[in-house]
Amino acid sequence: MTAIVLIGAQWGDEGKGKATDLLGSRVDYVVKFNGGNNAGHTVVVGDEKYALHLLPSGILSPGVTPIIANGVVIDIEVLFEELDALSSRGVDVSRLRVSANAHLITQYHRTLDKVTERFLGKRQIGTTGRGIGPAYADKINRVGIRVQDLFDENILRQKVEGALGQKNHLLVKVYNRRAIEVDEIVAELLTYAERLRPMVTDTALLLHEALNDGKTVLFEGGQATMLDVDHGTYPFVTSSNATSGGAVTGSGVAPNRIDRIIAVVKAYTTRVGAGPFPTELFDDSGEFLRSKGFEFGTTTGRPRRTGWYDAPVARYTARINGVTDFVLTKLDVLTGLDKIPVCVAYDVDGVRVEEVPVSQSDFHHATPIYEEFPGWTEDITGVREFSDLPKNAQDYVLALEAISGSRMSVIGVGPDREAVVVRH
Ligand code: 2SA
Ligand code: GDP
Ligand code: MG
Repeated sequence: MTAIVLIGAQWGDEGKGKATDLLGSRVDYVVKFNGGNNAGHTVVVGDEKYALHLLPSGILSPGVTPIIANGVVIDIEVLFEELDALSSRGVDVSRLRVSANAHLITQYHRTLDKVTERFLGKRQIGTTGRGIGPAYADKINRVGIRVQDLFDENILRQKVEGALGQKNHLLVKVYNRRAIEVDEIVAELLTYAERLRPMVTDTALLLHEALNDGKTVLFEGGQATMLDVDHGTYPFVTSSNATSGGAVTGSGVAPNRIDRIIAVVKAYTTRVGAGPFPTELFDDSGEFLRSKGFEFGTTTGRPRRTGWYDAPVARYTARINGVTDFVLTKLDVLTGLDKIPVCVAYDVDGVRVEEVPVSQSDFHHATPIYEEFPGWTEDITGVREFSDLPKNAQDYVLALEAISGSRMSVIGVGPDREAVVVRH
């Protein structure tokens, strides 16, 4: 029995999709436990590039059973579009299983996400506009629609009525929008029911039995630690638990069954959307990282904010998630830099602070204290052994490892599936 959790260490887009795909050949189940189609994972297989949003990246590995667990919010139209797009490219999607307890994203969640952001003006969060926050708000508010509700029209209608009551008031009176009709939503949702039905099951039970049978299960986190609704830079976060604890509540697999917790961390830092980011760069170096690392949103195409590696953030991630190993990605992007600064602590109003401050205002004011490491110029994308990396690249990795709180066991040296160095 092996249960592995894989999560993002920073603000997302660390390369989790590729890391999952790498492990894919050795796992039997890949579970998405949080978020929805706000996620964007790019996986490059040979000449083919796949952008996945709602489906777990493990769907690309033959023989793997992908699971959408209870902690996910599902936009069914997007789910079917993604399944059809993969099928048309020859990917077998027939094994997908969906939790009966997962919540649905409907038209009114998408509308509310967009109008709320517009209403916030300068204070906006920079959401992906996919309806994620409003769908989770309904879940917590106990007016959400779950997958299982699709199979009982009466219950579905009652629940949609319950959900729309207050929302229509808000849409019409506050946001000056038209009211949304119950019939319209119910009719739309019912059109999906029969196609979805064969995929729907008690995924918590299925995973419990799989682990009892000695199968390997990989839990693939969406977004990342610093975007976690409890442990991230609230309110500039997503609305789910993207940390390792989310794998437990979001799947119904108990915490004592988890064996390994892998955090994917970029050799520098990026963020999409608003919120604090101490090492953010506004100069040519920032542009260098964005263009060389191709840092544009997989879901929205938005340019990502870029900055240097932040060791206090990595240590925070190691602590909050119980990280057993880091996968360090995109080391190749740093090739060609003369010096590589790494944030080792912060200056907060004249005081040296070693860890991520609990106060949001302090984190907003935190100025990075950098240590500089010498760069390298050799192309490392073909390197497969740690000892074949340029000495300065080896030293950079070892320095990050020493200050980040856990071992760096895999290093990404290029976008391709096989562009990795595995440390023994
Ligand atoms: P939301 O839509 O409610 O989850 O947005 C809330 C915040 O969470 C951020 N967020 C993300 N950050 C990085 N990557 C994400 N996925 C896509 C990708 C993003 C894209 O892989 O590139 O394409 O723009 C993701 N999803 C949510 C978001 O920026 C808000 O700050
Ligand atoms: P995710 O959301 O964490 O799955 O990451 P994304 O797919 O949104 O963004 C990561 C991007 O980096 C993708 O385009 C990957 O193909 C790419 N990538 C992953 N690992 C590496 C690496 O080691 N080097 C380079 N150059 N690109 C990588
Ligand atoms: Mg992404």
